[in-house]
Amino acid sequence: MNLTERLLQALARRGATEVFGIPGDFALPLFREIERSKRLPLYTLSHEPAVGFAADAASRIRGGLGVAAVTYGAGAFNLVNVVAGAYAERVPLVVLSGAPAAHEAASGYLLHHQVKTLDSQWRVFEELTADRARLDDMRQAPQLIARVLDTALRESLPVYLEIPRDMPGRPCDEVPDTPPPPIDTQALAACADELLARLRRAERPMLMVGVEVRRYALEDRVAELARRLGVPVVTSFMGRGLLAGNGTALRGTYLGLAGDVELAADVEGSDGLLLLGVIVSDTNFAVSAKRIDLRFAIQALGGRVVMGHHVYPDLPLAALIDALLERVPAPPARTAHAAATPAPREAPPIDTTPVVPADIADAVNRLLRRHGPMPIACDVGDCLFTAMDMDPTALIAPGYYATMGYAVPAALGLQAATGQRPIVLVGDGAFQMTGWELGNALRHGWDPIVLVFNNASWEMLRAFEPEGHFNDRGTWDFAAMAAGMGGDGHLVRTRAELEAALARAHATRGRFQLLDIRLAPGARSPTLERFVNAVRRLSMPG
Ligand code: TPW
Ligand code: MG
Repeated sequence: MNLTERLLQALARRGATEVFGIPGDFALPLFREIERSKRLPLYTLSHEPAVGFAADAASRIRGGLGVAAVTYGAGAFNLVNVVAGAYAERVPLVVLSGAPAAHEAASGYLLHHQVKTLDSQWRVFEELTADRARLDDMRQAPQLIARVLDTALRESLPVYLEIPRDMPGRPCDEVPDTPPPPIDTQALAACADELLARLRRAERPMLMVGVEVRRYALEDRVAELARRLGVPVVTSFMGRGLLAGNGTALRGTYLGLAGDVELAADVEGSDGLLLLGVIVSDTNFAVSAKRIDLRFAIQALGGRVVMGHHVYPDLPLAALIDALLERVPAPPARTAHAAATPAPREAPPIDTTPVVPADIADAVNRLLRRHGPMPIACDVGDCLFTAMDMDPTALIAPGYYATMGYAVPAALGLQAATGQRPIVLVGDGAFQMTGWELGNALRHGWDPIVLVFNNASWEMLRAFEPEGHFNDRGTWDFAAMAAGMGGDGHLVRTRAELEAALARAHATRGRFQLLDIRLAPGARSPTLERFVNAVRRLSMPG
């Protein structure tokens, strides 16, 4: 077998189920071998950011590695923002980049796509990835591939592989499995005991789950732990959608002042807050009336457990959960704490009233309750706040790094990886960045339902900067564009039109369905309104 086949074999063993890519001359041999070997399906998209977002989404939704293949320079540099986001949000995304061969580098000419030096690209990705290798020596390649891919999985972070263009067809040995580093069982035991002692001492213990729980495929085990501990469970903002559908009684999602007031008071007042895999960031935590005092919290993130002044390094989250489960017996069936899942909001009548964002949440909830759960890919903007009023269901969104343009390509990656039909929530501004990628859906057999929150505005920014004319986008007719891209467009202005269009979209398979939902100027979700007020209040001097 050659290098490409060995690489694909190693990727597949680590959960990758497809490759997303855009070729270039430095990557043509790699693409030729990927296609010829038929080991993983290869999906081409139109612009590298979409390739990266699709691969990121595939990893987020199914676990395992996501794979983005690009050419040197112009291709790889187009991935910089995506890989930065994957690092920030802890996604094991693998970048495969073509590169000049050694003899080309020695030619004395500047090579096309070269920046300062031929290593500029390597140095940029050094800042964005957990590990890297250049595969130019077939004796070393198997070990290097194993090390880099296993680091990605173990640390749940992006990595970078550079493949000179004369290498993809070279014979290569099998990629070994690297044994996981040994765990210090004494440290693990001490950590689990101390953690449980703190929880038992607490009068108001609480469990918050974050994205790492999904990255390490721990949802069922964490749900079981929550049941045994009998403590109330919430998700972080980014963790929204976690534990949905595995029977856990969730109190809701912690949004500080932007969300449920009682829930926020309980989280902030907890004297034993266990944060499992929660990225502690400003978007997750800053808009709190009373900042969570992390000295009283127990944080497990990035392979480290911190409680008070005690730090336990090098303890993988999975090992910690197992150690806790070993120590906490299953409660007798009926005594388990059953927190009431909040009752759904009462929806207003489906009439000819102009649509506001909350109506979109209501309509999606009716659809999900009628037909069962669908995964959601969501962008940054008021759509993400609106998603907080939708029933918990699998949700992927760049909730912390907050890059726009994620949702449409992510939905394509999601459907490629799982076969499930996604719902896309996206603002007009974000759609203008990557919405074109829908033109690839028909060819690959994907048919997402896309809800464009079309307010002719960068409304989230306007909320903070009401006077700025620069936040005007003008009204684009997205509904009319859909047909030319191989989908169906539906223009929506009223609640009744929304209901009908969503039902029709759901009933139509095989082509993407785009609902161009025209929102009135200034119509915002209740959560965004609270978020803006909270930020204003907190940033007020004094
Ligand atoms: C890649 C900054 C955050 S929110 C926003 C901008 C420009 C406006 C979003 O407009 P949209 O949604 O999509 O119409 P809505 O509901 O607010 O009207 N560039 C990137 N990412 C971010 N986050 C920005 C700029 C930003
Ligand atoms: Mg907008």
